[in-house]
Amino acid sequence: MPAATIARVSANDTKMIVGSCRPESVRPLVIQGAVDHWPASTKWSFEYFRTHHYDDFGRLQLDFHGNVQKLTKLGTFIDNLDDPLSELPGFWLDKSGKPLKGELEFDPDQIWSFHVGLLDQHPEMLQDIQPFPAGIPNLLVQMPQSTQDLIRSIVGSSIFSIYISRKGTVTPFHIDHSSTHGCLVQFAGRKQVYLAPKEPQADPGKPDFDPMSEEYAGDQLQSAILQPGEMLLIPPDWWHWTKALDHSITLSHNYFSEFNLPRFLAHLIANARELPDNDTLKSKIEQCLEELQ
Ligand SMILES: O=C(O)CCC(=O)C(=O)O
Ligand SMILES: [Fe+2]
Repeated sequence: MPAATIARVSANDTKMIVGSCRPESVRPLVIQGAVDHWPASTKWSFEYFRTHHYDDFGRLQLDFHGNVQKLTKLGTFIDNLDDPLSELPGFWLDKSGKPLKGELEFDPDQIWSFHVGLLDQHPEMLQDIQPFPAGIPNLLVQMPQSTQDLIRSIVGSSIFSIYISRKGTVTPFHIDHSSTHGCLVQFAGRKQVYLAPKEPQADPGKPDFDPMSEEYAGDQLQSAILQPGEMLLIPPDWWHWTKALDHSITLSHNYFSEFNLPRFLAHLIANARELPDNDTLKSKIEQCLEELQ
């Protein structure tokens, strides 16, 4: 019995979408036609980012954990997508952002994505991805911007990120932070995904990986190839693995709903307890309280 194929549904099929988020019938889904109304659907492309954000600095991570990175410009990265990495102009950095010392050895199969805080540096770009599709139970995007910003500073992760990746880039199996729902929207290129409710022992990137294995009977492993315009919903705490089959642009979004709220709040409160007593955070809390009145 092979890995199952993730079901595809239309964005109008609210019943199916909400059902896939309920704990008793939880499963991943690929949604079609969800983001046709976003300006980003027609705007965001390699050529658009190259033309409008050429000089934005970002870091190319050579592994998922960012132990080795290259600081370069978005335009330079896009210009060099088809060239060997060793020829990419930029500066090698370690995880803390300090220059890497010594001879660098890297495995070209290990390349991870290019990170540029596009939505942090250019908050106006959030207009390109609004409104979030109706019918997807996403409570986070219904909150005022100040509350979204506060949650972001507490969980320490962006709510929206853009991943610009070379063909072949692999994101190894992981679960997303704070038991959030994950959502990937594909803008350019195809992306292969594998999802599993429990941590899989196999690595789909290895030549001996066998998706037909008995181990994956039932729904233990599910896969899809995302096409531009499609949105993948990843249930909270599901393991996921991705591979860019072409040069790829993906938006990643993490949120909470009525279905994972207790688990999400537990993470949020635990994170908040760890934060230093800080005045910026306090003033953000005051601002949120004012706006929520
Ligand atoms: O787009 C990808 O390759 C994976 C992104 C992802 O899993 C994440 O943002 O958590
Ligand atoms: Fe993820």
